[in-house]
Amino acid sequence: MSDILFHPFRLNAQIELNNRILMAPLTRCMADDDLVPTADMAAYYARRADAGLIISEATIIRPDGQGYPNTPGLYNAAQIEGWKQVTGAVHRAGGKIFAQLWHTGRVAHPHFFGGGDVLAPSAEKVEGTVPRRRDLTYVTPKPASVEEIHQLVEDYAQAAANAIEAGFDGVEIHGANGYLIDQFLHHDSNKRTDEYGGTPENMSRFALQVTDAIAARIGWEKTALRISPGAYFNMQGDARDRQVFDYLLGELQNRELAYLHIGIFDDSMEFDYLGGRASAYVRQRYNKTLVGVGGFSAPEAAKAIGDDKFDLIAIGRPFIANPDYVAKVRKQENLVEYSDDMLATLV
Ligand code: FNR
Ligand code: 8K6
Repeated sequence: MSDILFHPFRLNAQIELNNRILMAPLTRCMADDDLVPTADMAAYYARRADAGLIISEATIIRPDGQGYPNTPGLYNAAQIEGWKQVTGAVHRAGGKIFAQLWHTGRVAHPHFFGGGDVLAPSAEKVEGTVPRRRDLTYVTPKPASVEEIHQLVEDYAQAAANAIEAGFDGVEIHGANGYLIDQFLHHDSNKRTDEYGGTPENMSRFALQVTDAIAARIGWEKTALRISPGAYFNMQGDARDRQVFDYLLGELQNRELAYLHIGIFDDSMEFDYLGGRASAYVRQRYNKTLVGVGGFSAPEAAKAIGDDKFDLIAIGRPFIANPDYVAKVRKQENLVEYSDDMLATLV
């Protein structure tokens, strides 16, 4: 019934996946205090190497991108060395792994990087406190200057080059879930009046500059992107966001990403301004490789792929609960159900 999930899938001339099941990016907050990946993280990822592709937990491109404790980085030599243990272990186990590149923008907290500005498109604060550190309240960000934006683009490209040096097979740019890139793409967080705000073209500029800079550095075959046209996390939706994503998807259609990935926790969520599900909205505007995600069982994912709703499925929480998720699905064995208390340990 889930046979289609086990068909190999060619992303491009350089990368073929053994099956269509991706491990979704999952923040675990388990790097050491220098944000270096550990041996336990290498073993955790290697246990899941029979996924067609692992996408790493979101990994910060520079210190001021940090919004949660002990999230790994990819901006210094020790972090690159730490990731080599992870990529080596995954490759020895026969798997492939992309790094998810992250800057949290207004969701960053100065506590994590020794004080200083929190950069974002505009001085629009996110309400509430930091998960895992409820004593830390979000601050009002500083609108990034054009010069600072250019530096951010360069820092994303450098982090992508670092990922390749660390042995990753490619990178997924985290343009989703209300973090920095997504903050440029939504009216809730982008009130700029310069070339990075105000119109769909201007609001898409940062996302496209980051994407193009990374592809120029490491190649389109190794460059993927995750986006959230539906605002649902750290963000309020606005009907005008639709035009921004219409424009962005038109531009992405003319590029050669390894894949495009929806950022959502539950694919069945519907958004008035998108006319329904985010995945259906994207599929209508983008006909290259698309990754769906969000609340899927394996049979549901196989059906959605068979119905051409997307090409590949990313699985998140069930992969936390079942390191042997792929083998269990293949053998049609029962899965352990996910619960939030599993986040406390790296099994
Ligand atoms: C996530 N998700 C997520 N997304 C992302 O782009 N980068 C990340 O680092 C994380 N981290 C993360 C941690 C935890 C604990 C959860 C539960 C989720 C979202 C994740 O990739 C996925 O979209 C959702 O979990 C929905 O898929 P499932 O879990 O229903 O298969
Ligand atoms: C993406 C980074 C997350 C870092 C902290 C880990 C938080 C784990 C939260 C898991 C809970 C999932 C449900 C959240 C649904 C929000 C959608 C409205």
